[in-house]
Amino acid sequence: MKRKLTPLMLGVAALGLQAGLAQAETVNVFNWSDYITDEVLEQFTAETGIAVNYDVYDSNDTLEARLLAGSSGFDVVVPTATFLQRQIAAGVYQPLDRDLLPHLDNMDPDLMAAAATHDPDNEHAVIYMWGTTGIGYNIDMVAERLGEDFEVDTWDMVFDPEIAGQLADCGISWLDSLTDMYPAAFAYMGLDPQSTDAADFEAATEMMMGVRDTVRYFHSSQYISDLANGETCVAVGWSGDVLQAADRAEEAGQGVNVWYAIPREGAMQWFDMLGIPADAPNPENAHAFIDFIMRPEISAAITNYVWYPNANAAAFDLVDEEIRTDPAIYPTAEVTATLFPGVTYDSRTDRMATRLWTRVRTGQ
Ligand code: SPD
Repeated sequence: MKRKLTPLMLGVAALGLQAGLAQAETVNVFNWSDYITDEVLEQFTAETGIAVNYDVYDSNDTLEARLLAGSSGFDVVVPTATFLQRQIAAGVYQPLDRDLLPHLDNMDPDLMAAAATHDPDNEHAVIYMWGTTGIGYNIDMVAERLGEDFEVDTWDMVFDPEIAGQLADCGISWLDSLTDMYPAAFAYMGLDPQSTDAADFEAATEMMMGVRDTVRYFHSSQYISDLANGETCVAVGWSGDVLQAADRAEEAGQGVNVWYAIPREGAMQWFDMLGIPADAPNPENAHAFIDFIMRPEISAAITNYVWYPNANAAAFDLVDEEIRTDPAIYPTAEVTATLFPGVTYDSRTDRMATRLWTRVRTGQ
């Protein structure tokens, strides 16, 4: 399953290092952790002479705090589309210069239209990768506890006290992301996943408090290595991250088998977007970087490494068959019909949800 470095890639990487010694131009990229392959960054530098300063986060809140504080120094950032929407309203982004993005035509019009609900006309951002929020699980540990016939594609795995209670000893983790956890809880409870109703948030908080004792930790990236090592058995997580864990587990050859389930009660489909802050120090380099990502072979190389689908129609045939035919990554039409979009919380909802989520996280 693991993608190996080819001699060509190694050559490109070496070129990148050489170019790195001489270049004066830079682009400062702030992206999610475990979301790119170094070879892509090295190839960009080798071709353009632009050095990439690359830093990572695992939470939209972290990115948003940096952007709203101003003078972040970032040229390219990757907010989820729901966060992008309110950050655009706050004046955080500059409009994209389409003349500097000749590969924009490669993007899938339907997916870009879905993202445009958060950024009309896709004026400020293009899709980097997309995915779903579901459940990563250790196949054998879960089967030992719930039986071979248990169907794991259900939020019962983490929200039903009886079922989660049987899994708690092998380790359950939840995302430390209220914008993922509340919609998941709403879907489990049969409520509108896009609800901003205070009563729904109170009810979901009570439901989560009732099962909180089964949660070993709240974190949005640690679960990749813990699932891969067999140190946890169930994680509310993001599709590609769980599948990276599955890949790492298989590579390690220690008999750990991990997979990903999209809960049948409904799961969020989200889009992570490439945008340029209004005060980016190197906006031309930022455009060059974004355009480079939109090249079909580059989008495909990233997908082949991170196990997230891109939105580049011209890249689809270049994605490994194992990935582009995997319904955990590219859900079937039937499953797609059960997915719901994320919603942008206004400041009132955000304050309320943050207060309630703190109760869930701390157990108080
Ligand atoms: N390791 C990459 C994780 C990307 C997660 N994107 C955020 C989705 C929010 N619903």
